[in-house]
Amino acid sequence: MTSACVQSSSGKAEEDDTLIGTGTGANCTIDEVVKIGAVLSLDGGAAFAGSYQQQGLELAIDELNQKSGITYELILEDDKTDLQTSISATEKLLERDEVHAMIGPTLSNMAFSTYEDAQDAGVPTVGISTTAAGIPEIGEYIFRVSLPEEVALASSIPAAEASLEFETAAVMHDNEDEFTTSAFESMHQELQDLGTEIVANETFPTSETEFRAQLTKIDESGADVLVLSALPGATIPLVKQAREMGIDIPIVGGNAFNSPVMIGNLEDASENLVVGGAWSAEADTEGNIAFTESFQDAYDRPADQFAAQAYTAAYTIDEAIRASCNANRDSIRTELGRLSDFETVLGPITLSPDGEITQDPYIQIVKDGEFTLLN
Ligand code: PYR
Repeated sequence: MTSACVQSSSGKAEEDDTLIGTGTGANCTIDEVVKIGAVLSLDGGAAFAGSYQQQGLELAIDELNQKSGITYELILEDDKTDLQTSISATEKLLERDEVHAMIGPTLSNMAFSTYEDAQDAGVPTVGISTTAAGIPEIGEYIFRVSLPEEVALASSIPAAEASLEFETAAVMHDNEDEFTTSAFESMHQELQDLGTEIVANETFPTSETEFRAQLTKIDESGADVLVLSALPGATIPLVKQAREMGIDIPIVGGNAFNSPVMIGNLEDASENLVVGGAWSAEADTEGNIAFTESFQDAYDRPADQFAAQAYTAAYTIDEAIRASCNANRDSIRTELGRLSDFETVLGPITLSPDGEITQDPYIQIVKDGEFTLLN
């Protein structure tokens, strides 16, 4: 087999004829194996998400390899939810494996560093759960099929307000993590725009497990609703402690709440969680029904949003390659930026040439232990 990528002195790959196929779309055939690198958090704090992402991605790659014409090799690295490990894992995929496209990482915290390397190397990269503000702006090779948290919240907070008619809110956030801080700023802005009075404002560090001091203040504030920006590691003890203390007001969160794992862990405490997210198991499109069934069959557990977004990223890269039947990095980048109303398990998505996704969010509330669509 010939070398898939030829590095120029600038570090960027030069065009390789073996990556240009014949035919287009469903009839595209490329001789060379197309290498997709993925850095996911499979151990550590974000493994709850990374394990779903791995499964969603592997399911998609298996399905794509059963279609004729293009063979994909998935090269997966575990960043163990650690920034330095994420940086070296990304370097391995870029320099050792010379991948044609990248997917991941799990956390925005890592992406703010690793996307700089992917951008410098000229490797098209698709984020799957990197929801913080400023991600696509890192460069022209950086895309995401990950609904920005500010867009999810811009829908979920007004939808929650319309449905629950709250007038006062308590806000609480993890002020160490980039994603939860960026989300908190969006939440605060949305509440102000709605004219909601913020009667308590509490913070905590990422690794915190004891929230009773802050929750006591929130209880005393008499807020109608708690708006929370936290990673799942903190959300689970926080919500459990709130419910144990008798705080039974609705708790509104963003993307990170959108997981059956969350409901499973919280059990009865999950009642009245309101979630704005990129995917819903309830969306009854043909593709989503097939995906949820295949996922359940393959892994013996229900799919979640993380799995759905990883699955979508692989299909998105495949669509971009098939568009001009060319797996060279610049061609993938150009075609990713042209995807418009592409049907996915997230619903129709559009990627702009500058890397941002447009899609409709799903707003859900937990009732009787199940996510129910509010919109
Ligand atoms: C983020 O880090 O952006 C997530 O949504 C988990």
